[in-house]
Amino acid sequence: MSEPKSELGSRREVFDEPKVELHVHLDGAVRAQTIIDVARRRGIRLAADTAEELRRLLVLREPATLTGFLAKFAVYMHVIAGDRDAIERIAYEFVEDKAKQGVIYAEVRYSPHLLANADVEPIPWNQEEGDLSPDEVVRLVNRGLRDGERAFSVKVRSILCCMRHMPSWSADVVELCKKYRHEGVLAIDLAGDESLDCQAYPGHARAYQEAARCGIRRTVHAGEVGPPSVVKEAVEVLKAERVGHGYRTLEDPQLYAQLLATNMHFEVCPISSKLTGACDADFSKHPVVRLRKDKANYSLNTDDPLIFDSTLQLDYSVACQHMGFTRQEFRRLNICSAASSFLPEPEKNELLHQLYRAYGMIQSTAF
Ligand code: FR5
Ligand code: ZN
Repeated sequence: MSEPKSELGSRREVFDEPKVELHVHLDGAVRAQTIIDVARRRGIRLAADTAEELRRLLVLREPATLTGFLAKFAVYMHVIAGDRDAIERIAYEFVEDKAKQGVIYAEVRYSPHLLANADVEPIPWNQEEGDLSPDEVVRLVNRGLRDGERAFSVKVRSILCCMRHMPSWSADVVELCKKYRHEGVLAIDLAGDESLDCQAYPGHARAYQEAARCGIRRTVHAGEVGPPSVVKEAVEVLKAERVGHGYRTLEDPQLYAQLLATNMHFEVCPISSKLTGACDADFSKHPVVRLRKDKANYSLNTDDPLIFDSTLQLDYSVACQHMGFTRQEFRRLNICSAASSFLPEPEKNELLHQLYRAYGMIQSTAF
């Protein structure tokens, strides 16, 4: 029996124009069917036989705890981690899924260490040590994304994540960013539990300093569930150029004023922020309503569409139907997103012009 379509999902698209997405996790954007296929090929037993059954196990429907969230990852990460074909395939399919959602440019992020099973201490997801290193994970993802770009005409670049609880990985992460900067890797991110601050873990600050020195672009998950001090640290210590989520910045008016004045980009993920409990379940009270009012620089993103059973259109529907977003605001925020992308200047300008043309804001195609 197929799952009932969500009420919003069955409606017509609220914004059927080209979109830019800047905050989505590759490991949270896997197709359920792919997990089923790979488990079958590898002879790994899952508690589900079909994609529909698996989705019932994987999807978060109510605001959850971090433990509940991580339990979802534990259902399938051991299936794809360490498997070369699976990793290349999820990257390729990610591009196809984004094409279907009207995305013309995406920046996708992941932790190379969490998808590897060699040269990683400790081995994630409790599996046996294998021979797939974080370095090879990055090459496989790059290849899947590149082939997907050619097949589906979407531009996709990547961001490599450090994990707050694993400061010893961060030096590797920045080196991988440097090594693969000409193969689509644009930036470094810091993800995970915000209660672990960077003062206690100098590995992150050193990696971000090296990133800044080498021109590797920087974003940091901060102020999602953590207090404004985490955002402050991201900006002042890690020299973040964008903030992942950043909702709790609003609790510190002085910090918020400073970030508005410096045109800081906030990567907002509406559906995610409800299901993580980061924001009130009543979307009309969402911090992005304030960001809109203040003409702040922000994007709308899915974060983990597999776990949140969402698509980018669904996040736009929520913004339209529960927060009163208009076509004009959707266009404005997508232009802000393109302008805040980590693309090199000429490619960024090309992307901006693609949006201007699609939105009827310039007539000429003689760019
Ligand atoms: C992170 N990943 C994928 N999605 C996320 C994400 O945070 N949305 C991957 C990297 O691409 C890493 C997955 N992961 C592994 C260990 C680990 C972790 C530890 C913490 C976190 C992710 N994330 C957080 O702590 C973010 C804060 C539901 C979701 C929640 C939640 C509560 C309920 N996310 C957070 N909290 C507190
Ligand atoms: Zn995220």
